[in-house]
Formats: sequence, structure tokens, C-alpha cells
Amino acid sequence: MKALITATLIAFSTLGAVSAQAAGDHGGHAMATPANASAEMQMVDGQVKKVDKAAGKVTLSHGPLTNLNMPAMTMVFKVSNAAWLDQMKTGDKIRFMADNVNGAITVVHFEAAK
Ligand SMILES: [Cu+2]
Repeated sequence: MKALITATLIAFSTLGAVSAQAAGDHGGHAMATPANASAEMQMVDGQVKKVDKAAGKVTLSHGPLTNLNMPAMTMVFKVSNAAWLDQMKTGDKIRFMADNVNGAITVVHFEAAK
């Protein structure tokens, strides 16, 4: 019993230390990290690599996603609106916003690039 209580206390005190860690150290410009990261969500360029309508997912090569602290890369996203998958095909250039929705990186805004 005593051991269980101790373990719980350690778990709680560790949590605080982890969430205090702020990432986003991008050289030159000093950028404050707001508590609500979605406040700085912005449109990002992407290119469609693969559309998986059955899974409701799309593979995009994307530029840096500053709100998610993610560098440019190619990865799989969920989409918040499955109808967007009908408007995407491999090779398309798009503009989009992504956010972390319940632990899944999700395209939350999409438009075709002009
Ligand atoms: Cu990524």
C-alpha cells in the first residue's frame, strides 16, 4: 500500500517537469510559445504523395509545421473531412493546416494550391 502511494506521487511530480519543457528553438528569431499552440496555426504547403480513402488518410510531403513543432517531411495525416480525399490526387500541390486531434496529426483545413 505504502509503495503504491509513493509511486503515484512520483508519477505526478514527473508530469509537471515534462509539460514545462518548451521546444521550438529555431535559431535567430525569438518566438514566444503560447500555451495554446493552435493560436499560431498557419497554412503550410504540401504535396500529395498517396491518398488512402479506405483508411481516411493522406500521405503528404509538407513544409515545416510550426504549430506542431515539426520540420519538413513526408508523413501520413488523418483528415477532419473525408470529402477532401476526393479532391486530392497524387502529385497535387495543396495548402493545408494540421493539428494534433486526440493524439493523431490531422489535416484540419485544406485547399488546392493555386
Ligand atoms: Cu510531419
